Parts: sequence; C-alpha cells; structure tokens
Amino acid sequence: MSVPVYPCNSDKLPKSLAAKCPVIIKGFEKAFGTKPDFVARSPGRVNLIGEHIDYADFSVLPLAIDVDMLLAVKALDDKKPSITLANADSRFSERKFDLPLDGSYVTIDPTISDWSNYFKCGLHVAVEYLKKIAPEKFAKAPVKGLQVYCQGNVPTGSGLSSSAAFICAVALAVIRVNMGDSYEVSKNDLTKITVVAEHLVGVNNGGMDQAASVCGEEDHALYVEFKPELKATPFKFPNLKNTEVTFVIANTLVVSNKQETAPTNYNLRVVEVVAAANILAKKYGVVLKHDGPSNLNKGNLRDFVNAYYAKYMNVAEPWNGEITSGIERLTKMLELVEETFGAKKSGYTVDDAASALGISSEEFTKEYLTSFPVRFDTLKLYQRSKHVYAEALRVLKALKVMTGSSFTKDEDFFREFGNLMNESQESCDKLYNCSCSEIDSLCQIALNNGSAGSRLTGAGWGGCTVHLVPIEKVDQVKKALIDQYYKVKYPKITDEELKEAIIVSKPALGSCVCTL
Ligand code: NG1
Ligand code: MG
Repeated sequence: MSVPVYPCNSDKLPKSLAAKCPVIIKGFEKAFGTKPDFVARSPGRVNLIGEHIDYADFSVLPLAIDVDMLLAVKALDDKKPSITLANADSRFSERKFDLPLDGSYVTIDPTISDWSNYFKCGLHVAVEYLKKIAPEKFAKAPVKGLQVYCQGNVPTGSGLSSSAAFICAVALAVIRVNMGDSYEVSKNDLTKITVVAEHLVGVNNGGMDQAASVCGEEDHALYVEFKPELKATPFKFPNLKNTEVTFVIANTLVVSNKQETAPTNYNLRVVEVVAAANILAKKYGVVLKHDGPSNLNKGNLRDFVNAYYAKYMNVAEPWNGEITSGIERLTKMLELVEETFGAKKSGYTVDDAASALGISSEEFTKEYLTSFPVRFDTLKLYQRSKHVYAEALRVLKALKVMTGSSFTKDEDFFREFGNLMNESQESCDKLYNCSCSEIDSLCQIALNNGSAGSRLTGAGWGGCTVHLVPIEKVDQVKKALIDQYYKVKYPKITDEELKEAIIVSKPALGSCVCTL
C-alpha cells in the first residue's frame, strides 16, 4: 500500500488535518513569500503495550494519534542546491545548509543536539533510497534544494515520537520532490528506510515509532511485527455494550531528551539486552542467527528463542509470531532467564560479562560498548531480559484480549486489558528502571479515579503516560490529574498548557501528502 495523497480540501482528510493545512500554507507564504508545492505530514504515536521490546524484534501495539508534524515544501531548481528550514515554533530558529554537489551525504554531528539534525536524518535515508531506486539520476548528483516550513504539535521528549513524526515527514517530502508527483512510495518502504534514521544521531532505536507513524489508520490500533517481515496490521477494539474504549494520554511535563540521556538510559538498555541474548546463547551452546538492521549487529533475545528451539525442541523454523506457540516459548525463556541470571541479580561488570561470553574484557568493550556511548556500573542482565520476555508475552495476551470473542460484560475487557497495562508499568518501573516518580504519580491518580490500566508510553524516564478509560470516566480522570498532579507540581500552569498536557485522542491516520 502506498502513502496516501489527498488534496488539502478533500473530505477524505480528517477534520483536524484539513483545518491545519491552510494555516501552514499561510506560514510558508509568510516565511518565503511564495506558495509551497505540497504538505507532507506524519503523526506522533502512543504505545499501548510492548515497551522496549521493538529492538529485540518483538511485536508491539501502538496507534497513531492526531498530533503531528507538517512540512510545507517547495522545490527549487538552483544549480547550487541548499535547504532552508523555517519553523512555526520560535524555539527552533531558521537553519540553512548546502547539499554537496557530488551527491554525497550532508554531515550530521551527533554530538550536538540541534533540531536540523533530525531533518538531516530524514534527508539522509531518503537520499539513500533515491540512489537505490534511481541510481542513474542520484548516484553522483545532488537532490533538489528545498524551502521547508515546519509546524508540529507533538510534544518533544515526551515519548510520543516527535522525532519519528518529523523524520518520516521529511523522508516522504524528499522522495516526492525528487521522484515527482506520480511516484507512489509504499508505506513499507517509508517505514523500512526511516527505522534506522535516528541511528545517525546516536539513538540505537527499534522500529515501532516509524511503523506507527507511517501506517496509522483512523479508529484502528496497530499490531506491529518486525519478524519474519515488518508488518503493521490495523485492528479495532472490541465493540462494547454500554461504553467506549478511550485512551487518555497525560504528559508528566518532565522532558527526557533521548539523545542526551542515551548513554545511561536508552542505549545502555540496548546493550544490556543484546549482551543478555549472547550470554544465553553461550550458556546453551547455540549460535544466534541475526539478520536485519538491528542493534550492534548481533543476535538479540528473539534470535535466542529461535536458536534454543532449534537445538533443544527440534523446531527448525523460526517462530512466526503465532500466539499460542509464542506464549509457550516466551514462558520457557523466562525459566532460562532465572537459570542463567537469577543468581546474579546485582548485575554484571565488564569482566563478568566478558567471562560469561568467553571473550576478553577488551573484546567485550570493543564489540558492545563502543558503537554507541554508554556509561554504567553493572549491566542488569537479569532484570532487563526478564522484562523483555515478559513484556513480549503480555503483548500476545493483549492481542488475544483485543481480538478475542465478545465480552459478556464490558468490565471484563477493561479488567483484562487494564491488568496487562498495569503489569507492564510495574515491569518498566521495577525491572527496566525506565519509570520515574512523576510517571508513578500520574498512574496512581488515574487508577484511583477510573482508569483501568495506566502506564508510561515510549522510552520513559519522563514523558507521557497512557490510561485505558471507559468514556464516561474520562472527565473524572482528567479532573483528578489536573487537581492532584498538574496544579500541585506546576502551580503556575496555564489552561492552554493543561490542554496540551492531557490529550484524549482517537487512533489517527498515518503519514500522508496533502496537495494544494
Ligand atoms: P520514544 O520515546 O517515543 O522516542 C523509544 C524508541 C522506540 C521504542 C521505545 C520504547 C526512538 C526513536 N524510539 O520511543 O523504538 O524502543 O522508546 O518502547 O528512540
Ligand atoms: Mg523519539
């Protein structure tokens, strides 16, 4: 399926988006004194369950939401092409850079945190794609210069993937400009190329955000699988008798800048789970077969499931994602985690990890600790691997609840799905250590006031929480969050800020192009 293209005034366009188009076109005209060619857009996302497991290739359950990043774009035909970026948000001042004339890539300095870096990430992967599909045109020549006006309302550093929304919109725009209006880029290609884009700014992320942003559909959540193939399957929540399923998203307003905190947080977790997978493999005498773009170019915890089942259970085919066999395998993995790491819950030093892998400490450092910067005292292999396998298991159970036969009582759906979300939060907090006191407070308040399941969403360490709430209790939950969290922690908070801090959003359309 290709990324949809709609005229700005089409009635196929969601109302909120149709309303934003004229505003961004005006913004572009003010910035550049002319009309843009089109608007490229990609939304933020919320993850319902399945946290920090995408980089181990386990499936996740996100949905696109109707906060988004819009880019109004005009192509230029200069001999010396350059890119000029303007932003509706005055915190992000104008940027301009040249495109190398030999068609090479624009350099990105991952040690500085600048908004144009994210543009360059999207540009880089788009150029790479263009060189692949049309080498005669792009192998040695630059892509077109652009004027771009950006307007977004995905809060940054909040776990709703503002970065993915931005990068996906950029890649989409660059491909359209250079391949022409009649070229249809597939959702699958756009997802695949953008998944690795943030690696260029030093974040070793998995592929959930891009898949959700690109593939979102109105009124549908997405079941995103990474293996055997990248696939996003839309599905609806069960029809309930007396109420509707609603998700309330509440921002702690504690910003976690992933690029800055990666060495002790995000990238360290990636190292921990990859090390755990390889130590398990060593212990059980199996070789991990790894393919795909993921982390540190080593086998991960999903690869270990397959290798273990091939050797000990006589199952040659890798697990294909099927629910019942998945539940069995992941339950087995949790036993192996106890056996392997249970006696060393305090964690592994570099020397401990190296000796468990049968390599020298220098080799361990070189292979695991240098491609992305990390800082730690000990690697918490027990806690991290237990979280990943248990969380992957919860996703399968959640899918079963969502697609299962109809519920005799509405409460049963809320209890079953809500419990899984609560268990996920507990695990993120206690085993993955990616919660924080503000997330804990928001979850507690929501649960006390009608939420059936409350948890962090995205990477954590701040950012947003998500709450499963029956529609009739939404106002009560919102009021409690305002009175007991926002007004207490931020006494000067304005009504406008509160409106942005709590979002009640229905599943929204993914990436699209709006023509003028
Ligand atoms: P956020 O916090 O939305 O950027 C990050 C990763 C995801 C995933 C989640 C945790 C990036 C770009 N995305 O999401 O791939 O691993 O954390 O589940 O870093
Ligand atoms: Mg991000």
